[in-house]
Amino acid sequence: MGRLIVVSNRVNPPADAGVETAGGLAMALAAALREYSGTWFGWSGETVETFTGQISMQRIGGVTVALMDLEDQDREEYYDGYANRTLWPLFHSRTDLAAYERSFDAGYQRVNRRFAQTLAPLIGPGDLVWVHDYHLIPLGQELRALGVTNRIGFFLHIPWPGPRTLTTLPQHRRLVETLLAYDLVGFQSQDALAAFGEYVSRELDLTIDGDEVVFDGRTTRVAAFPIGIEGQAFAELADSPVAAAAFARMRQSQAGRRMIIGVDRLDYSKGLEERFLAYEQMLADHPDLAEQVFLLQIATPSRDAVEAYQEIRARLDAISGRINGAYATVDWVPIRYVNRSHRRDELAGLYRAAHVGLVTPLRDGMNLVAKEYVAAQDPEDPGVLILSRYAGAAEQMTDALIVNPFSREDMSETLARALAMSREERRKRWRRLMDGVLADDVTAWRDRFVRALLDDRVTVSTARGDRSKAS
Ligand code: GDG
Repeated sequence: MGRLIVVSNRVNPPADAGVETAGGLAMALAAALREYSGTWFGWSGETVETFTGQISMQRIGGVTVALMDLEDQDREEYYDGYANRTLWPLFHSRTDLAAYERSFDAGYQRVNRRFAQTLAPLIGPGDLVWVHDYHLIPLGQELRALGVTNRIGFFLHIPWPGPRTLTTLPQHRRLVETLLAYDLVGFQSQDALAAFGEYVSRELDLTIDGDEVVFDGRTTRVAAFPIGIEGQAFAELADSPVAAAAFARMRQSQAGRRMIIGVDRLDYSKGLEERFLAYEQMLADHPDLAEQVFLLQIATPSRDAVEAYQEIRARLDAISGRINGAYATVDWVPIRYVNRSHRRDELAGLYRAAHVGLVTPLRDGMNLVAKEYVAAQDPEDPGVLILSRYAGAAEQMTDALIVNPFSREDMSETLARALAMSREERRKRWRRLMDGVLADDVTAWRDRFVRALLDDRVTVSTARGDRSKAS
């Protein structure tokens, strides 16, 4: 019998499901750990002068967490550097923003080794280790180098780039080879899995046979595991008193106008600039809609230390200001652009008050906002989801209106279509979307991944005391 040890860069289990403001990854992992007894290991977010490898154990929101501090230089080179300025833009196909610096690469290797050295003593016989995301790709290999023979899985939350894009990274081959030290590698979508397959075939001359790839005498299983949300719980959150109050407040301030909502981390991959411009195009193409609709865009600032983020923020301020200046009337503002973050239950009420959910990233591993928007709708009078074809979620959510976020015309026409959609069609589409959100929820995701990682050989204990056995 083993435990589940989850490893990610930051560890932030939400203490309260309603109030927390954490991102999609944190929500999914906390849900996984509450079910399986285990530990969540990662960086505390703090830095110290000299790395000690000391672990601070805490219990937060029903989850045992083990935290270690890093050095300032680690933060600069590994986190702000290789993770946020090299891999994030590269994996979102933004080679124009990707910085390839030797010091970043060195910092990335060093911190992954630090993670491995600190974590290895915590791993007991039969424990399963589940590593998350692009910050920690080499961790599996570092653990193997320290003699860890446990089953280790890796899940990538972001897209996998096409082979030509990936080969712009000087260390592309080494990076991918380290991935093949895992027993299981999971991607968000078939699209990401196919891109990975193309890379290993072209660059490493390897073939994925069924779902297995053999490298250096080791077999790695690779598959798509589309992440979900806590669908039922989120639907209930939309019925909570705080959500109802947010809904009522919004409806009152709408004064009969229909609302389009966008909720994103303020990130260049989310297509916010293109979204504002497409919305402007719609106002130009459909003068009858002026004063009848407005866009509420919630964009919570993130990664402020990185220049590209300061730039996108300044551009969005300018574009929203320009559009509002050009179209606003004394009692109507076309874009309400909000940088403040909101409680989760408040957000659920806002989603419900919106006639259209506009989720148009240029590139996104999955996108949980699309699923949350659907889960929060009133079954009797649901809104319409507009979803980018470049979000991983588009593979599952085919009953959304699928758009090309690079085309202003397509987005403008689709917005007009969504605003005019009959209640009958909205209900039909929503029902099918909601069935998918409920069936492919975060529990299903976690169970599929853990079962694949167990490979039917081990059992892990769960918080309920029963055993999860692979089937
Ligand atoms: C990565 C991948 C993948 C946003 N503003 C507020 C707030 N949020 C929450 C949303 C949602 C989460 O943040 C964002 O999740 P996404 O999936 O949209 O995007 P990333 O943060 O980029 O996540 C992504 C995900 O990992 C999981 O694998 O889907 O593709 O990029 O849950 O609700 N939450 C609150 N207040 C806000 O103001 N409470």
